[in-house]
Amino acid sequence: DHYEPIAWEDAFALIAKHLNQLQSPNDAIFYTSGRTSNEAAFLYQLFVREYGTNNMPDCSNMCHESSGVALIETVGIGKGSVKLEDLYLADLIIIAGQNPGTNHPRMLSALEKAKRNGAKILSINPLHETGLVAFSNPQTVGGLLGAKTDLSDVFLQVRINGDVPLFKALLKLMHEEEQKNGGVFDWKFIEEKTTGVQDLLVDLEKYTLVQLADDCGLTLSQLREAAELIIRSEKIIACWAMGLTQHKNAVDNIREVVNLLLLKGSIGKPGAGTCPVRGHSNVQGDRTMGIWEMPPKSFLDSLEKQFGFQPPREHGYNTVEAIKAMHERKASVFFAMGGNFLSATPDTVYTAQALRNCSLTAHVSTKLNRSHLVTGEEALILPCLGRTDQDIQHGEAQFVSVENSMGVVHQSKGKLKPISEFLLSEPDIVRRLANAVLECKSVVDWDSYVAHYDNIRSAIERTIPGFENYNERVRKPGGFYLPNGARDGDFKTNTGKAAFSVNQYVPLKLAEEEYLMMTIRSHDQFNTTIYGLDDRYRGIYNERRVVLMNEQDVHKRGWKAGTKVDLFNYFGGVELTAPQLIILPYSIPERCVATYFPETNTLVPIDSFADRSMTPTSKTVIIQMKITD
Ligand SMILES: Nc1nc2c(c(=O)[nH]1)N[C@H]1C(S)=C(S)[C@@H](COP(=O)(O)OP(=O)(O)OC[C@H]3O[C@@H](n4cnc5c(=O)[nH]c(N)nc54)[C@H](O)[C@@H]3O)O[C@H]1N2
Ligand SMILES: Nc1nc2c(c(=O)[nH]1)N[C@H]1C(S)=C(S)[C@@H](COP(=O)(O)OP(=O)(O)OC[C@H]3O[C@@H](n4cnc5c(=O)[nH]c(N)nc54)[C@H](O)[C@@H]3O)O[C@H]1N2
Ligand SMILES: [Mo]
Repeated sequence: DHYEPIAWEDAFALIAKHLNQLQSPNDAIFYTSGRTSNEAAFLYQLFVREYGTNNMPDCSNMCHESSGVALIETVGIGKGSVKLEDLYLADLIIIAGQNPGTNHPRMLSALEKAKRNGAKILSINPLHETGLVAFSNPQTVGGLLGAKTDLSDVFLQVRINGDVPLFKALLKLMHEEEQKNGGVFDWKFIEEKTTGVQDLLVDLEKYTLVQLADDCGLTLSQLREAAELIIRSEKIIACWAMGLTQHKNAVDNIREVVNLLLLKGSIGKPGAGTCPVRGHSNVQGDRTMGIWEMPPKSFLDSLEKQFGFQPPREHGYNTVEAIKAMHERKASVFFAMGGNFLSATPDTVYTAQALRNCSLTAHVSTKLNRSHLVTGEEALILPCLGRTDQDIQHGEAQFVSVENSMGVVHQSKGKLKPISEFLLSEPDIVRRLANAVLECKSVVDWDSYVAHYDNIRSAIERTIPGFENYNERVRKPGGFYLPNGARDGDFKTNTGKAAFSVNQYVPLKLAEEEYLMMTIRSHDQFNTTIYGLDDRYRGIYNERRVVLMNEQDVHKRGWKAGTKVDLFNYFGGVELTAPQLIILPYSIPERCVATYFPETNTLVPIDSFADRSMTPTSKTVIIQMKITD
């Protein structure tokens, strides 16, 4: 019921006591958010694996996991294939399920430059997001004068989760044109570099354009206009974010995007390729460093060879599995390297109970948050330096490094004086944790690594391919690129070729008063950190408990702007609720509604997740609404 100050040594001794009395290391869970540097992440996974578990769920599980699963099997690498320069060379940039104006504002200048170079933009979104449809860049003269540019040449206001039928319709229209006049598909690329095209083309015969258009909520002429852009382009880049990854069929969404690129030969050459746009500053680097509940065998073999201990081989828990394990008391220690687990995960009430069932919950944090308030029997907050803080070890200022969405590894060095002398860096926290938990049993010389972070980078260089001369190259301005087979047209799949895929979809049937809800971010938040109550690009001020709802749907219910409603659903017989939200008529397809994350995470069922990637379906939540009593 309260926290009190504790000495660092006592905190680590307490964690060691809890971890060392577990029956199995697999009874502990080690979560990671995506801010942790390469250096801290590498040490952290090394400690967790020497301790003996792969239970390393991370925020990727809720974010781009579906992209990773789809891309690894189709093009052989779970990351995007484009560089920033590619955007400037593209004929067409597709932006699906992403709101760059708010979430990736720096990308807008790149898109603007791409447009000046002649690129067309096709946007696919249930909302007319500003930035996609009316963009004013304050850095240009037009922007200063208030003129707005339409970045999108074609905008498809797709129904929530209508992307598979939408892409199927586009593929079908491309195929029709190919059969009629030819010149649409890149047959040389398809024959040399891919497998499975015939299966895809045969499968497309099963669908009619009329049915597909109906299932994605668009007209045939809108789809034709979009297909026309694709047919005429040779270099296409597809960008996407959470609008594609957080659905039951999210992996299929992304595989359809890949199908489109492969038919056009638009991957593995300049100006073309895949661009999953990431969230946290180092979420991609953390994966490269081995923060993964399903590490590849080659990675574990390399750890074993370099460090001489036997890392656990069985897969660990992902985020959903970790919550369930704690709920069922199969796991009882929860340790988090950053993040806000309680608020970011689905089914807040269920997850809260899961955390309360633990004997210990411990959070390495830069800011206080909700997760610190819902605790195990004992709880610790371990305050750490942020990325902007100076990090001094043995009298020398250290820097860390991170990997961005385009696979560039670069330096990050804090300059600010830390607000307290008691804050520790994340690598130092891992060092002390490892020393306390593993004591002299450890075969790793933890102290030497943290004495100078060059030593951590040397260990990374020896363990993970692509980091040759890490210390030298990371010091160069701009950093360096990691190897990326898909970028070079070298697809590291089982067959050595890129794979077309056949994807199914089951149109969602909504009952009489059911709606499809997506949970989205406002302008004034970074994930679970809310800075203010405004969402200025969407014109929503001073309120976050709103339901964006189609105007006709509002009318049909006899409601109006400002009607106060309770949201609820029954998934698997359990009632989930979010009380007292305000109706806001908005331009959104019929039967679709939007609410803000994390307030409505209470409505995302714990058992509703994407096939194969197990990402919670935060963008397909079936709900009902009733007027608040
Ligand atoms: N300012 C700010 N920046 C951020 C973040 C933040 O919270 N604030 N978060 C960071 C993180 S971790 C991430 S992952 C990214 C997230 O970046 P985004 O993915 O852009 O964030 P969301 O708000 O989840 O928006 C999803 C978009 O997809 C659309 N969408 C929803 N459902 C569907 C669908 O079924 N089909 C299609 N085609 N579109 C759909 C929504 O209308 C919305 O425009 O942003 C990162 N950057
Ligand atoms: N319904 C719904 N749920 C979602 C989503 C959605 O769209 N809808 N999006 C999902 C996505 S894409 C993501 S990425 C997750 C985000 O899940 P998380 O990464 O768990 O959540 P954040 O809100 O980013 O975490 C913020 C906290 O991280 C800590 N922190 C910040 N910087 C640092 C640092 O440098 N070091 C350390 N140690 N701590 C730090 C601070 O204490 C801060 O309070 O949420 C997911 N949840
Ligand atoms: Mo994310």
